[in-house]
Amino acid sequence: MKASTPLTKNIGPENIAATIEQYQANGGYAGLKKALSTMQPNDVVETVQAANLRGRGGAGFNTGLKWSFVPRGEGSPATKYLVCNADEMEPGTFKDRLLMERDPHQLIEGMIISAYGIEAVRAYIFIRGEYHLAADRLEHAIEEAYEHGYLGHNICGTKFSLDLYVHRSAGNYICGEETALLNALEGKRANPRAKPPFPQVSGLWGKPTVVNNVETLCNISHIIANGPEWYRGLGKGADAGTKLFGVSGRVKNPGTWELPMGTSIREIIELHAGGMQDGYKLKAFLPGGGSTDFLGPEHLDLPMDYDAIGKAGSRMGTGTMIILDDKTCPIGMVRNLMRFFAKESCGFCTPCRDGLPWVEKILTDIEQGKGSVRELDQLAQQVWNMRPGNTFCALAPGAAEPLQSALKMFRKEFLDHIERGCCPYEAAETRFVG
Ligand code: L3W
Repeated sequence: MKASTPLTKNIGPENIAATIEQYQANGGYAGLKKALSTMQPNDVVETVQAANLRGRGGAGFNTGLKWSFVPRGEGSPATKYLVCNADEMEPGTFKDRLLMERDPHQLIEGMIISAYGIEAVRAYIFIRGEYHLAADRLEHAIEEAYEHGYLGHNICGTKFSLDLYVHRSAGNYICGEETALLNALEGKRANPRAKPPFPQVSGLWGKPTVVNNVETLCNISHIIANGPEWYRGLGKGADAGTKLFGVSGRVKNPGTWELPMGTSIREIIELHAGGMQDGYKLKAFLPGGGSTDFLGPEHLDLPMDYDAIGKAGSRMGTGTMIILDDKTCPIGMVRNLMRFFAKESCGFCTPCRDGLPWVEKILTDIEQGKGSVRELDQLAQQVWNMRPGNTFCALAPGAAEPLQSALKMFRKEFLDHIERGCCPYEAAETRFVG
């Protein structure tokens, strides 16, 4: 076992955890057996809290703390749920897919331990509709887990019982927002709910529910098997564990790699992603998916951890970077992102429903050389309208992040389009046509 890369230790050129026998031969289900035979549910919660695991879906909320909000003991609801958020649709993000397709039992084991910890009776994997291969492999692995007594009644001969289901999403980015996801799972329209109450108290069908990201849950068996000190020691700095970082854009080797939390941005881009393709320079990058603020080359030596990226004015988000090169139109790139967010809005809140299509239209006009300086103020006004608190969920505030940073970082490029009356990148080989 490569202890420094627990999440991907079974993921190599070959599918070495394709069957439950292979997974077990490589140490699989040892964490579950340890939890069930030596720990009370609350010990699991406290161990995960001590490990300082933070949610890998984008927000970085402390996982053990989230679990601790679930009511337990006398008077608490007997029915509780665990939901895995596998609706991976954040632009530029392709880390959970790897984990589900290549090592489905790791997620299943993590979910069984997590459900034991929060005393859930049923668990769901809410998976992106397009992730057919991942859903098929998970369904097959779940069957194997039932056959081996890891799911169903009296798991491993204990009093703990759990059923686990895969639910394929009908498809929409907003279904990845945890309360919209719960509505979708209940068969309702995927509108986000107001928070509080948080799902840990009132979630699926009004019962206490924990919603965690795929990568978050994949960490659990390793934390239980090896202990919280071991887990914290995997990180290079303030944040614990490892992270699946990714890079897309005009680099030589786009992909995703498991690295210590706190690995420098430069190492990820220049070493693992192989640096920029010949003839292209790095102009800026989104550090953690499409709903984060742009950072520039001056930030390359920052560590990828939540606080460092936050202090620099962005967010680590999903940890999967999107690179903007010097030959791609930045206005076109942002317009492309806004087009995505506008299309994926549930339409419930005005700044999101009406603001995002308006932003997309203004950006299209500017990109085509038909914009005006006055419209830059309108874009800034839309950013203000979409600030957190003005909408039920994080979609519009997230969409505002690349826009607001682009307005500051690329003001010269915006003005260039307006003054020339055309896109200066038009002749370049890369333009976002969307
Ligand atoms: C109890 C409190 N619980 C927060 C819980 C909350 C949730 C988690 C995070 O959006 C971000 C968003 C996207 N009492 C609590 C509490 N919680 N305060 O903690 O909550 P929150 O509100 O900070 O974030 P969120 O609305 O869940 C998630 C960003 O992630 N993102 C998107 C990623 C998309 C994917 C995907 O497609 N799979 O990962 C990327 O950056 O913009 O900011 O569980 O209940 N006081």
